[in-house]
Amino acid sequence: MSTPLEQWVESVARLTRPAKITWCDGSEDEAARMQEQLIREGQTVRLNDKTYPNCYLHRSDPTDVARTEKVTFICTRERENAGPTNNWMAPAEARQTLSRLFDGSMKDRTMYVVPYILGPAASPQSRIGVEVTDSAYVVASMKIMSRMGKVALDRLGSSSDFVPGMHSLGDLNPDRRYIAHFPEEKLIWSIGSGYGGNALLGKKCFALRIASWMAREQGWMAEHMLILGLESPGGKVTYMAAAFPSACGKTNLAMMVSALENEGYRVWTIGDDIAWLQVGADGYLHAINPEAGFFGVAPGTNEKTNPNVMSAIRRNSIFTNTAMTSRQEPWWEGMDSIPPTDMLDWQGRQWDSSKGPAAQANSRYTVPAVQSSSISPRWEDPGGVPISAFIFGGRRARLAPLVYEANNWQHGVYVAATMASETTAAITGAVGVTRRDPMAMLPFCGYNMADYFGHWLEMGRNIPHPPKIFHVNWFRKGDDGKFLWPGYGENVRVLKWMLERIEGKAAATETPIGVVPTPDALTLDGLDVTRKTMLELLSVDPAAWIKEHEDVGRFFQEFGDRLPDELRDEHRRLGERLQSVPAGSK
Ligand code: GTP
Ligand code: SPV
Ligand code: MN
Repeated sequence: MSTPLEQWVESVARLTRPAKITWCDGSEDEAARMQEQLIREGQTVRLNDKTYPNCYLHRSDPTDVARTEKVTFICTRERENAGPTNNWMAPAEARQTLSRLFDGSMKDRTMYVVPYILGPAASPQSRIGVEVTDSAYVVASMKIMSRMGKVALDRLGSSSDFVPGMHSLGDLNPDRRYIAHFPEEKLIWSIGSGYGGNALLGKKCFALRIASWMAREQGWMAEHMLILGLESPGGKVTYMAAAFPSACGKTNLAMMVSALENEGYRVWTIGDDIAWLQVGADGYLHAINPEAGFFGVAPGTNEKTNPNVMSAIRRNSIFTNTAMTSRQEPWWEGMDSIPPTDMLDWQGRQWDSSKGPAAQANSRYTVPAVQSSSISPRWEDPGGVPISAFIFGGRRARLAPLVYEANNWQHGVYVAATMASETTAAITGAVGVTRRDPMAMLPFCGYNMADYFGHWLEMGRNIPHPPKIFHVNWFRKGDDGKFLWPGYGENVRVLKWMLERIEGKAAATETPIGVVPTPDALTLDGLDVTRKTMLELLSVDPAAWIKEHEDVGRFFQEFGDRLPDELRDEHRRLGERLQSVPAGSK
């Protein structure tokens, strides 16, 4: 008798008709074979074996360099259950449309069966997925990003408790590209893209879109959050999780080298992109990182901004769409100030600065988590780490102060639900357009966002010791268009203030939007920021916030009656607080 997994794999093979089926075991040999295969296919090169041992550069199709939200679908039976912020397709229609594309799509190709565990192998919070794919790049990447192969098959046994994901490169034509999720059946179908979150189905597709649906059914949370531990003098570690939209600083915050290390403040990494959270027996919300690697944005990463990443990626790493120097080393904008001469750009052509950047703006590195010297000793703790703070944030050139604290859980849910950010190169489309991105989950929530807000409010009622909720903005700009805050390792100063708030110590001022530090409450020793700049960074302009408040009102209307009353109340109260600011200070 065949197992549920074998039956599903057979059904995929009948549809896609591969020349060969390979079950992946997750071994090093297998990963090496995948790279050899990719090198033969012509889009991958081996990097300098001395300076970057076991590292590869992969060049994806030039039309396939980022997630494509326009062709990402939530296929629920009822349109309403996908909600106004998701693209929806009826399940039957999605199956029909995509089946036509999958029909024979693996002809003459190898089909790889990739079983994986999301979360530490020993954790009860972990879940199993199986991705079937015809891309060796996906196999090599999943080997780094998840606990892949034998370990997952052993845990699964003959059980049917896995999330199946069918992936094929198809013909890579953007017009025939679909990333479809069937949350009611816990199923993923993706065709026509080989890139990151479109193709590594364990990442955004399962660990967020499908998992967010499962989490609501089962009383936990699947969030687009990094997880870090802030060590303070004396060695105590306080855990925090932060949600920022794509390419807004999660990996960098999670892996930072603290500017206050000499004073005893140090940051430990548990995860850099996704957190699964559950209430523990101690009444705290506990977080695990479902992933095992980092798929990080390359441009802007250098020895100063992120030395932990720079040393981690010197071995066993995959680079995607970066440039390559004549020494066969990866290169990207922001790595050093003067670009090397004689370089190949991300498409493998001789680089010429007049033709634009050498590395693609969303070029990435893929590196095993354990290779970071900042990795926390508790990063694979089966019980997760207890979270004391949630941090939300985005890119806002104006308006949002460097940091503020929500008054309580319900107000914090409002702050998170109304956050906004300027779009980045991590998604196909215009860059720099401000959009609402609730909890940084706009592209990743697998169901109606209004119900998701309801789930957050419900969780708040069930957590005896809920995390404090903060909002940050590292990206505020002055009139000269330059960032006001130095960011990166200096962000620890803001984390330190949060820690002191958690401990009931730090000074703060109440404003209509929440609680803001007094300028003296932040440790600024050794920092080259004037007091005037600090005041600007912490300022709250009521007139601008009144406009923001109106815009949120319009955003909330999209959800109709389904929007929880608590958020409507918070919205009304914010409006009242903004209107009651004394005229002189407006
Ligand atoms: P995804 O992997 O797409 O989810 O992105 P992410 O949220 O992990 O963002 P990441 O840390 O990779 O940073 C994205 C870009 O923002 C990079 O170019 C960074 O150099 C830049 N960045 C990160 N942190 C800061 C900061 O504190 N200040 C400034 N100015 N830029 C930052
Ligand atoms: C993001 O876009 O949020 C990423 C990259 O982390 S991807 O895996 O492509 O989603
Ligand atoms: Mn990241």
